[in-house]
Amino acid sequence: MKKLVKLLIAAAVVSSAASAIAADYQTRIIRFGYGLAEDSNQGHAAKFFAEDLAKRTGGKLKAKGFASASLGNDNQMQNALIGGAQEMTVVSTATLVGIEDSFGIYDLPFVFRNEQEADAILDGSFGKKLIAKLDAKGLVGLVYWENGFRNLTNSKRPIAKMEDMQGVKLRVMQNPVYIDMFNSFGANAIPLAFSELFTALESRTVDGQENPINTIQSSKFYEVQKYLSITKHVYSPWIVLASKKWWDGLSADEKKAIQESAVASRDFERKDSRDSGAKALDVLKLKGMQVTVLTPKELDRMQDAARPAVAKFSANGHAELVKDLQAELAKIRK
Ligand code: TK8
Repeated sequence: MKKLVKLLIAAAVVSSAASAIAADYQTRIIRFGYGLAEDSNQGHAAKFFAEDLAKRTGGKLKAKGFASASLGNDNQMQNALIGGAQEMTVVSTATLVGIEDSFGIYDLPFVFRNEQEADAILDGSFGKKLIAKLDAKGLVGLVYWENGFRNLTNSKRPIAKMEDMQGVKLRVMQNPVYIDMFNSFGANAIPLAFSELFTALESRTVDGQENPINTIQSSKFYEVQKYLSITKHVYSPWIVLASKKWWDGLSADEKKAIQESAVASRDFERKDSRDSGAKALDVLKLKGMQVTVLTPKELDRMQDAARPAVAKFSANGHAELVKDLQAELAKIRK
């Protein structure tokens, strides 16, 4: 009996090894561009993706990371993918709105209460339906990574309430929901590519910006920003994209391997982001940032002030989508 089991196991090992060899992989270089530094949660996860994919494909599919927007900023990379000039990227869903405006749904303020709600919506049918819309635009959406809850920094003054934002020149992502939202808070919202942000802060072209604390740390914004306000106004996803032009030329085995590595990279990235996020605030304080935590009451006031921005998004053909999201959230919260 024991012998038979051993034989069966041996046969199974041989056949799975044979199917790995038989898998249809070609040697390919995948240019994977991203906006943050190599030593950031984006960089760590891009490296993980490349290693995981190499393992799965016996080194045939080689993803090569390009950090710090060296292949272009988020908008430029999206367009390069559509044109077929670049294979893969990870970008903020917020900059996708120029291509598919439904993605603005993720930019509405105070939607998710915690990361678990975000995971459930993004990985569930709601998030998948949005991803499916990209196909017709020349993009293949693979998975969502966590960028995270966004917080405010600036070089002018501590911001403890909305009124403190008056006259603050605040860089926002190139996205109408953000522009409307921050103008409604009283700030002077200035859309700008992330790749130009550090210099703009340093030269005081803008006074402030908003991003998750991981990014504030990995992008060294503490060198040019004194004040940090914990607002968590939006939970911001990143999305891993492939060029559809390129994707359509891949074998089924190659697509499968990339999809599996993308899912593995998502799980790695979310854990890495959450682990480092738990430490980042202390690091930022050590670097000299002055931290203000907004009270729930002030956050409620901000949410109220942003209602017209939400209503405008709804009225621009997205009423159904907003309702869908609310219904999905209600299900999760039950
Ligand atoms: C990096 C950006 C960044 C985003 C932003 O390329 O633009 O503020 O939060 O992470 O995608």
